[in-house]
Amino acid sequence: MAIKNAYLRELLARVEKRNQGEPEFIQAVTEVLMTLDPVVEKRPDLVEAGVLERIVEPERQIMFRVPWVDDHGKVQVNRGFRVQFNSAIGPYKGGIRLHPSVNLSIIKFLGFEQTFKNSLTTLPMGGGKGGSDFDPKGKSDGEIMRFCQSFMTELSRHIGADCDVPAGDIGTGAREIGFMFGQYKRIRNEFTGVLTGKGLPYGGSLARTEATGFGLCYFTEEMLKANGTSFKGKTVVISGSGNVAIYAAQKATEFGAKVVTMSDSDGYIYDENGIDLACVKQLKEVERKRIKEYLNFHPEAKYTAGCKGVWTVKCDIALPCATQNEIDGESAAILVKNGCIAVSEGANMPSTPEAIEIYLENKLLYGPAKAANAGGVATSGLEMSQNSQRLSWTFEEVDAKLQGIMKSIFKACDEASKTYGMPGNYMAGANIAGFMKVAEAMKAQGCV
Ligand code: NDP
Ligand code: 2IT
Repeated sequence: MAIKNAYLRELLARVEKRNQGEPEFIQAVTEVLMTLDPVVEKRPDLVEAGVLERIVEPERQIMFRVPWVDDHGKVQVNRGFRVQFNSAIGPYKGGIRLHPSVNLSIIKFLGFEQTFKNSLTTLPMGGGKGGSDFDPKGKSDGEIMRFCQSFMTELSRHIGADCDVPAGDIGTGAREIGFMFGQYKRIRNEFTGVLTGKGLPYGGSLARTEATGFGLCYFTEEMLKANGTSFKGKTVVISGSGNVAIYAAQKATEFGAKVVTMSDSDGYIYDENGIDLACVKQLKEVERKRIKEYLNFHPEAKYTAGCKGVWTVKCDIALPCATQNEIDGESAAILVKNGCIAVSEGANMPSTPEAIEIYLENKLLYGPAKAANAGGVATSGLEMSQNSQRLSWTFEEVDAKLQGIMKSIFKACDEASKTYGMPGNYMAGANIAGFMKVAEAMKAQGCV
């Protein structure tokens, strides 16, 4: 897809110039702008109000030093980020990524995506993202705690339950959220829902742990059903073996599919009998080990070094659940050649532009990240509601609301794709539906 509208082309050129050296951010903006041609034609008032110029520029970007002392008594210094991208429809909301690759470009792309994703959830949440180039791998619990406390010491000045509510992402799970919450409470002397993904004893929501992976499968099942099929009897390839991957594998299996792969940044396992999830949960959630160790319990499974090879495994449905740009054009072509009918994204921006082009050309069912993985942040929104009411809902109540939200997201994508003349292109549908609500709110609030 190419941008036809001259105004959008010129805007993208300005974004490229202003954000040089930030390829992931430019990629995310390009993917949205290239689907907005029909919107700009239908709604010149939004262009007139300068909504597009404003929506591609974060409201605020915070970068800070994170000093901490390691187990050897040595001072370590990381860089912390929080990008408060857009607050038109609610407080900034989005996760915190802890990974050595983190930089401003990655946090900005994630914050930009989050703005549209949160809009699609139907809940009142703006877009934000944070993180650090800290590498949690191989660190002791004490080191993780000292890092999280230092990170929160600075971040606490910038966030709040009605201002900006961070949560988990790569490298940030319940343990890290717990340390960050404790530090925020100590500094601010207040117990509020300032973070989501909290532990159950101190304000966390049931089903938040499962929500992104479950939500991905709820969305994907809707997409499959709308096109006359379902998960039942299908072979599924999943990348990653973290929070999103594990619960996507669980729900896909419950829906009658067979999940045959999981991966980490070292390599992937292939188990033709279907992955033994209890084993993966023990290895990854409890023992924090590498996926390769699966073979100690299932010697009949295969391990291959290098994670890209996972896309060469024959499947009907691919669920990328690791990281950005993990499926390139070459891998997408192999998926198509092997008869894959659907790619649905648990990770954020896991497909390169070349890969997306191949899905669309070959009429694959394509569930774009900002719609397909919105179940995590949607359930974070439900955690915020429970915290504000000072009560908690049952697992079944939260799960039922999550299912309803994922169905409504699919419907919104499907309808927008039809209304704007690109039926079946759920990427365009997600971008347009997510954009419209934020754009209307920005126009109504004037030039801010
Ligand atoms: P986790 O940290 O729990 O797991 C991440 C998984 O992906 C691990 O298996 C990890 O392997 C692998 N991975 C991470 N980075 C890379 C890399 N650069 N190359 C290869 N493999 C990699 O994170 P989550 O499961 O929470 O997040 C996974 C994806 O889902 C991310 O894109 C995240 O932004 C997205 N997401 C997460 C949500 C959530 O609620 N947690 C909500 C919506 C989207 P290793 O252990 O070797 O690093
Ligand atoms: O990318 C995402 O949507 C997340 N990491 C979850 C964010 C959240 O606030 O729950």
